[in-house]
Amino acid sequence: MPSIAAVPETVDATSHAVATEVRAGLTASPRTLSPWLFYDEAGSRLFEAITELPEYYLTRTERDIFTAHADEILWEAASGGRQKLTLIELGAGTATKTGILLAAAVRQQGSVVYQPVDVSESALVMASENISANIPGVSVRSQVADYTTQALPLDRLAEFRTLALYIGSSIGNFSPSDAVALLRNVRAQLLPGDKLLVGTDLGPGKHKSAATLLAAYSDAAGTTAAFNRNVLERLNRELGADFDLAAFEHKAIWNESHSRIEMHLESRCRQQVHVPANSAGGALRLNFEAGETIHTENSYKFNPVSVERLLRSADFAISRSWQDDQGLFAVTLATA
Ligand code: AVJ
Repeated sequence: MPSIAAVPETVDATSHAVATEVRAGLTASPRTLSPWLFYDEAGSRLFEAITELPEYYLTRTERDIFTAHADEILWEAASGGRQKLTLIELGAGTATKTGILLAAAVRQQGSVVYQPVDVSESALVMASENISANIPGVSVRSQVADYTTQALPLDRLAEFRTLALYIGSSIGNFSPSDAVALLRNVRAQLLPGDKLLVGTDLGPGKHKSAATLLAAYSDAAGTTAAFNRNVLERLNRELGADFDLAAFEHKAIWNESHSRIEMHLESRCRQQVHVPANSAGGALRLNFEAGETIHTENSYKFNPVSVERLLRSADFAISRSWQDDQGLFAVTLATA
C-alpha cells in the first residue's frame, strides 16, 4: 500500500523511524508530526486517561452502543446467526471495549477465536490478560503487526467467517484517500461474505455542536494538552532535542471544510530548537516564528452518508449501522 504513512513495526524498534519521521515533518512547511508518534509509553497512558475524561465522549459512547446492541451486531455479522465467526481487531490496543462484543460472540456460538493486532506488544499483553481473565470461551491469538502496511495475520479456520473490527474512531486519523487505501487493503484480505465493523465519530448535527467536538480535544483538566505536548517530550527524550515545552501551546481547531478536528502545537514566541545528528541525518536547527504551528493530528468526523461512501469506495456493502440517542458516534457493519 503506497500512500499511508508507515507505522514502525514494533513500538520499541523505532528510533530510526522516529528520527526519519521527525526530520521530514519538522523541516516541512507547514510543519507536521505524525500521530503515531504520540504513543510511546507515557503517551499511551495519557490516551487511556483521555478516554475517561468527561469531555471525551467517544470511548464511552461507543461502549454504550456495544452494550445496547452487541447481540444484534453479532447476529447480523453472522448473517442472522447462520455463520460462525472469528474476530480480528485492527489496532486493538488494550481491547477494553472489545470484551462486550466477544461476550456476545460466546453467547451466540459457544466460543470464539479473537485475534488482536497492534504495533504495541505491551498493549497486546494487557488485552490478552484482560480478555482471558474475564471472558471464558475466548481464545486469544495476539499478533504484533502494523495493519497499515503489513498483511493481516489472519488465521482462517474452515467453516468460520471473519469479522474484522476497526473501532474507536481509529479510521479518523487517516485522510480520506489514505482511509480508502487502508480499507481496500483490509477488503483484499477478506473473503466475500466476511464482515467489517467500523466505529466512527460523527460531525456536528442535530444534538451535537462543534463546541462538543472541540471540548473533547481541549479538556478542562489539560490531559489532551499534555498528550499533545508529550510528543515534544518524546523527541527530547529519544532524540536529545531541546524543545521548551512551556513555549508551545496546545491548539484544537474544528476545520469545517475538511470535517476534521486538528491538533497543533503553537510556538508562543520566536525561538530556535535543536535536534542533534542521528541515524537519519545531520543536526537540525529549527527556527520557529511566534504563532507558527506543528500540525500533530487530524481526527476526521463523519456522517452516515460519508461513512457509506468511504466503505463503498473500498468495495464493502453496508449491512447496518447503529448510533447512540444523541447522534454522537456511529458503528457500521459492512460486508466484503
Ligand atoms: C485514537 C485517533 C481515535 O482522534 O479522538 C484523542 C486520538 N487525540 N484525543 C481521536 C486522540 C486527541 C483519538 N483516536
